[in-house]
Amino acid sequence: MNLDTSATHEIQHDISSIPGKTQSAPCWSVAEVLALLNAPFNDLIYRAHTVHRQYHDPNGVQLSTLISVKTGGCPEDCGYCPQAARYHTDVENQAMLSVDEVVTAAAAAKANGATRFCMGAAWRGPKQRDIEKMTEMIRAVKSLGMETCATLGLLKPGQAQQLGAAGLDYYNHNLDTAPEFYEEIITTRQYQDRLDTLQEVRGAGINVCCGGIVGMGEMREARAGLIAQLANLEPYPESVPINHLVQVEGTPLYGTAALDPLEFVRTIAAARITMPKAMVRLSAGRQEMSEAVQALCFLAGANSIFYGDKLLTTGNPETDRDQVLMKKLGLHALP
Ligand code: SAM
Ligand code: DTB
Ligand code: SF4
Repeated sequence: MNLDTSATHEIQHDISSIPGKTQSAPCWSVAEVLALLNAPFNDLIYRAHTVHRQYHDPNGVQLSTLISVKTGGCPEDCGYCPQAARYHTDVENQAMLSVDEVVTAAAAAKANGATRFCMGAAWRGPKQRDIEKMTEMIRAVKSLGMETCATLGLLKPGQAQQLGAAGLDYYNHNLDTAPEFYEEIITTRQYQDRLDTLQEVRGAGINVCCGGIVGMGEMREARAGLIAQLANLEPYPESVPINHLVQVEGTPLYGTAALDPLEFVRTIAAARITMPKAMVRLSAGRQEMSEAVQALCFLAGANSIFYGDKLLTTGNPETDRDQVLMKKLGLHALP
C-alpha cells in the first residue's frame, strides 16, 4: 500500500513543555500543534486521553444521524466531493426532500438511538426559499425532541438568525484543511468565505460544528495548520468533525495515496488536546476503518460519531455493527 510518508517524520521526544491553553489565552501556534503531532505516539495519546477524562465522560459517545435533504448537482469544485456537478460520479441528483420524508427519517434515527439529526444540502449556499423550507424541517425535527444540525454551505447575513429562530442547535461548516493547502482542493470559494459564515453562525447564537478532512494528500504540517485554525477560533467550535477522506471514483482526489491510519488517530488526539471541551467527532471514513483504529480514536478523545448506514451519499457502518463495537468497547450513547 502507498502510505503517506509523513508518518516517518522526526519524532519530538518531549511534549510536556507545550502548555495546555485556556480560553483566555487560546492561541496555538502551528509549530506547537505540529510538535504534538510529532510526539511519540504513546505520549500523544496519553496526554490526549488525560485531557479527555478531565472534561468528558470517557466512555460516552454522542450519536448523530445524517440525511441529505438535497443531493448532487452542486456548482462548487471541492475536490473530494461526489456531489459536485462537474465531476462524473455515481451520485444521482435528487430534488429537495419533503418535510414529511425528513421527519420520517428523523423519527427512525431517534428510534435507533440517535440524539441529533443533521440535514445536509449540496448547495454553495441556500436561497431564501430554501431557508424557508429548511426552517419548516428544523421545527418539525425539533418537535420530535431531537437536537438539530444543518450543513447548507455559505450563509448570507440574516440567514443564520432565521435558522436559529426555527430551533437550529448546530450549524456544520468545515474549514476542511489548512489555509496553505486549501487552494489545492477548492477554488470556487475562499477560506475567508468560510470564516465569515462561521461568524454569522456565532452571531446568531447557534453552536458551531466545524472541522476538516484528512487524507487528501496533505503533509502533517497541513494537518497541524488545520487544527491550529480550529483551536484559535474564538471561541473554538463546540463540535469538531474530523473526516477521513472517502475516496469516490470520479472526484479529483480519487486515487490519493492512503493516509497511515495512525496519522488519523494523531489528528484526533491533537484536536482533543487543543480543544478540550469540544465534542470531537470521528466522522467520515469509519466504514473503511478497522475496529482497532476506531478504538484508538476513542482513546485519543473522539466522543461523537455519525450513526446510521449512510453519511450523505457514501456508506457508514450499519447501526448493528456500531452497537456491537460500542458494546465491545464498553461505550454508551450520551443522552
Ligand atoms: N454543501 C455544503 C458545504 O460544502 O458546506 C454542505 C455539505 S458538504 C458535503 C459538508 C462537508 O462534508 C464538507 O465540508 C466536507 O468536509 C465533507 N465531505 C464531503 N465529501 C467528503 C468526502 N468524500 N470525504 C470526507 N468528507 C467529505
Ligand atoms: C462533516 O464534517 N462530515 C459529514 C457532515 N459534516 C455533513 C459529511 C461527510 C460526507 C462524506 C461524503 C458523502 O457521504 O457524500
Ligand atoms: Fe458542494 Fe458542499 Fe460538495 Fe463542495 S462539499 S461540492 S459545496 S456539496
